Amino acid sequence: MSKQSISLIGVPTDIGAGHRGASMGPEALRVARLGEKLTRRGLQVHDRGNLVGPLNPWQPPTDGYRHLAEVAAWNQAVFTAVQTELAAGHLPIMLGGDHCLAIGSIAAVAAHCRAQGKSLRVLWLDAHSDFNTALATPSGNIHGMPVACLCGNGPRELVQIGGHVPATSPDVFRQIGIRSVDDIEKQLIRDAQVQVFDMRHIDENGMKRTMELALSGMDEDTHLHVSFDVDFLDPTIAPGVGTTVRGGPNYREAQLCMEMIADTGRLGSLDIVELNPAYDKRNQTAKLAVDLVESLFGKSTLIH
Ligand code: 6HN
Ligand code: MN
Ligand code: MN
Ligand code: MN
Repeated sequence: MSKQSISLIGVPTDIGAGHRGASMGPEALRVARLGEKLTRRGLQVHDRGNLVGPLNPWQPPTDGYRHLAEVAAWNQAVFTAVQTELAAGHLPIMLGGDHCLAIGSIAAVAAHCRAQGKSLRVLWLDAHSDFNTALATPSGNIHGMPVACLCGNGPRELVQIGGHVPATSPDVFRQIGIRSVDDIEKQLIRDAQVQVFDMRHIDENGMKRTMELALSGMDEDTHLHVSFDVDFLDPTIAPGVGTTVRGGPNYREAQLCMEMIADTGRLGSLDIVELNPAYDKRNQTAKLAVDLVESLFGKSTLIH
């Protein structure tokens, strides 16, 4: 079998966030040697450089959305780049950038699955559900809305990225590590019946059982997309994010989570998002993210 080809796609934007600095994420991941570490795992790695898009105008929200036109422009670029890589048989890794970029990446993955007759599973590793709408959002920040937009609940400019409305449906998502959901957002999550494995679930059942459930029901025709929001991790180990929420998975839980995903052999695309070097110390959060991504690609603590 030929080597698996990985394409790194830098998405240097903080356009959807409430703090500046996630735009420096792609370079921090490169400095933490993401490409070299994956090459050493036997993968063929192409760094495609960074996508370009509008600068952050740092304006307040209008009609419930902050920077809507700019978010749409960035996501159009993400959609096209991911579509190109998947069509070439490559596994795209988004180096974010804030979590709004998942609208473009997952819309492209969903379109690819439709074209190939594959089923889609999205693991959403995050402290947040990112299921807000203009009416539900406390902030107007679009990085709190990508899952809703992908399910057709959002502004036309974002819901239509990729041309197929809705891009996908709530049943493909499994959310893990959730511990901060806004009041109205909670009701929306319940109404849409999104499967959420919140921190209470992980505390009561352990990461092993949680991942067994989140990964169940996949087969050889399943494309697995992982959307890894670095604020998933406990802030004591991962301070370099804008929206820390205490009580997240520790290193060992996060590592097991990644190892169990690797064991499925189904990983087809990945977002690494919300890494914010402006809040980090000596690039430690970027290094941790890279270490966990190595586990996601098969680095194992197993001896046998
Ligand atoms: N993220 N629920 C909050 C909001 O403003 O909508 C926080 C969203 C955080 C989003 O971390 O990707
Ligand atoms: Mn190739
Ligand atoms: Mn988050
Ligand atoms: Mn998120």
